[in-house]
Amino acid sequence: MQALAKKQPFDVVAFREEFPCLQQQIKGKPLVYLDNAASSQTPRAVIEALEHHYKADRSNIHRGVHTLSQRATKAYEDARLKLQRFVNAADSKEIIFLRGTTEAINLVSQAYGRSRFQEGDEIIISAMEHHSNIVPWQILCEQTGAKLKVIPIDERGVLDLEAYEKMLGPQTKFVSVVYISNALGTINPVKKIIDMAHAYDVPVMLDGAQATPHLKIDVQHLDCDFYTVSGHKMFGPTGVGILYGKAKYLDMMDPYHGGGDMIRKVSFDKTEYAEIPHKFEAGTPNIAGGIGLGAAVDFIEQYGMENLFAYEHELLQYGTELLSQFSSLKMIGTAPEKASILGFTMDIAHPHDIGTILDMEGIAIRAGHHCAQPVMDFFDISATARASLAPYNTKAELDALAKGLEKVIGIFS
Ligand code: C6P
Repeated sequence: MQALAKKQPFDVVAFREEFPCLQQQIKGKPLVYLDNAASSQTPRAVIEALEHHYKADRSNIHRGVHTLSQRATKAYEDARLKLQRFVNAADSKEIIFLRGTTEAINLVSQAYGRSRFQEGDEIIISAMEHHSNIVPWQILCEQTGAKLKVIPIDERGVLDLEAYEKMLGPQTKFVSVVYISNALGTINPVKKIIDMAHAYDVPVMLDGAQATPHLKIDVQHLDCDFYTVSGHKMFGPTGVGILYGKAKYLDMMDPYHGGGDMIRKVSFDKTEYAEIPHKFEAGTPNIAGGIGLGAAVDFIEQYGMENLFAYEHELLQYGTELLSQFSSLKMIGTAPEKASILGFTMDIAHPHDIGTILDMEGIAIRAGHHCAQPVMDFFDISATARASLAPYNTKAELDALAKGLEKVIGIFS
């Protein structure tokens, strides 16, 4: 693996071989996996880390004096350090393990907002949010009387920052925006968005679900106050991710869940909470998942996020050119700053039919609203077909996608 990392240019064949699930046939054809925005595949190194935990170190953490528990605790806390380094957090206590982006946003909206927001306060999100960065804020608004303000987008899927500037004011209490849109692929100018909010002393949360597997993240440089990671989108296991939060905010926030491991002392009169990050990690966590996510970080770092992104960007350009040759196809999401998402509609076939016909060719894409119904409403459509890329994809696979679309046209015209 070390030898692979030194190879220049990026060796996609060798990289791809690290992913066992990709080495199979679907319906008699080689699998072309283009549903990476939903969940990426898992490399051998991560599978082995999970297997090692279950075979050799399986036990609970933070509780045992015995050897297995100590080994598992060390592996889990080492993984926290890896995640800290990966997003460049100032301190490992700013890394909270949880299920992923959805849980992270629910945690922040409740643990930060519930006791702080009131009628007249405003929370800013954008028109390209995933449901998990809409619904938790709507629940909070119902609970507190605060109002949701939405930054509009244009036909390309670019945020209107002038409108955003006008929304900011003393009534603004929080901003939560997506870094890379899962439906459009837009890479938002988040540094600018954060700086503009900070001019009003407003904290900013970034939904990093789609960004972490594709961009180098530096939370200190971005100066975001909260950042979310979903492990299953960055070659890690399912059911695990992180919330990064600046210590100054995490320290002042209420706990989200009560239970074991998040307390210092419990009596029937009064309970004292543990320090961060444990204050937010009640109960037995996804131990193997956390360790596996740490292995995913090691795996990515061996290749270098910049190398992976550069290759992926080349693929995106190739795929965009290929798809633009279909006159019956309309790209949804054409922002100048884009990552790894090819969303489209075809006037001759519904996205679900496109997805089903492509599956007959062994090609996995996603069809639907991608949990971003307001984006679909904006474009006046109910769904898109979405091919989403990872660095193990190839130009030959995009050619296969184009051939599959020709079949779709053949069937429907
Ligand atoms: N998007 C997709 O196919 P979880 O499920 O908690 O790991 O991530 C939720 C989430 C939040 N924000 C964005 C921008 C996302 O893309 C997702 C997950 C998947 O696009 C599943 S709907």
